[in-house]
Amino acid sequence: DKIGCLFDLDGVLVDTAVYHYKAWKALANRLGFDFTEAQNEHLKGVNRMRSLEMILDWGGVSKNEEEQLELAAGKNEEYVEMISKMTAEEVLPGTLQLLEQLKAAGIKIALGSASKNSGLILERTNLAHYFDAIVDGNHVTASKPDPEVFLKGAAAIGLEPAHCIVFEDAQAGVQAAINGGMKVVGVGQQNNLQGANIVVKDLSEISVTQIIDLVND
Ligand code: B16
Ligand code: MG
Repeated sequence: DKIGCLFDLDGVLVDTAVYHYKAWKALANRLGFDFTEAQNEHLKGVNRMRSLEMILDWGGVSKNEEEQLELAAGKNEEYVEMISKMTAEEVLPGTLQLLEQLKAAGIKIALGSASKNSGLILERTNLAHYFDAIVDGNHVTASKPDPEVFLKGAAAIGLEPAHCIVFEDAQAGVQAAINGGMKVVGVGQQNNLQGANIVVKDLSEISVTQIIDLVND
């Protein structure tokens, strides 16, 4: 049977988390507070407006809806300025090799990202051409751990969720994949990836054979 791979973007294919962190931190600092890298871990995979809510909560700051939209737009402007300068060198280890091998094996590839900026990032890093489908924050309403983004990704490549495997670096994303009935490869540290079928440090640690075995298991 045909199988498909659904890739998260930030933290799996490229490391944009550092840019998100910088831009959110600057916003918090402007509002008179700060937050830690450990807290930042909880923002991974979480959409923009929900991230802002969490940050304001940490700072004990309350803002109305209009102000929140303005703050989020300001953060995004700063973030977009940073990612506009990204290059192909920022693609994480093992990514190109795995994408090439998947293509050669006839395995479908889709993006399942919470980001509304995925198009720009994939273009800047020369990854766009590998994807049979792109589902991102522009196409979904529910934030991970809701499985919407991955269910739409599976549908976009014409496969059942059970025939798809998700690659995720965030706990919310691992949970989204499980909620959608998919297998999950966790990328990063075991303790941030509870429930993943396997955990790798980066994509250089996984082969196409392992992926096929995992889906058929
Ligand atoms: P944007 P992913 C997520 O990307 C990031 O991990 C998360 O930190 C960010 O808030 C979210 O995208 C939305 O990004 O503001 O660009 O729409 O990990 O789902 O690829
Ligand atoms: Mg991620």
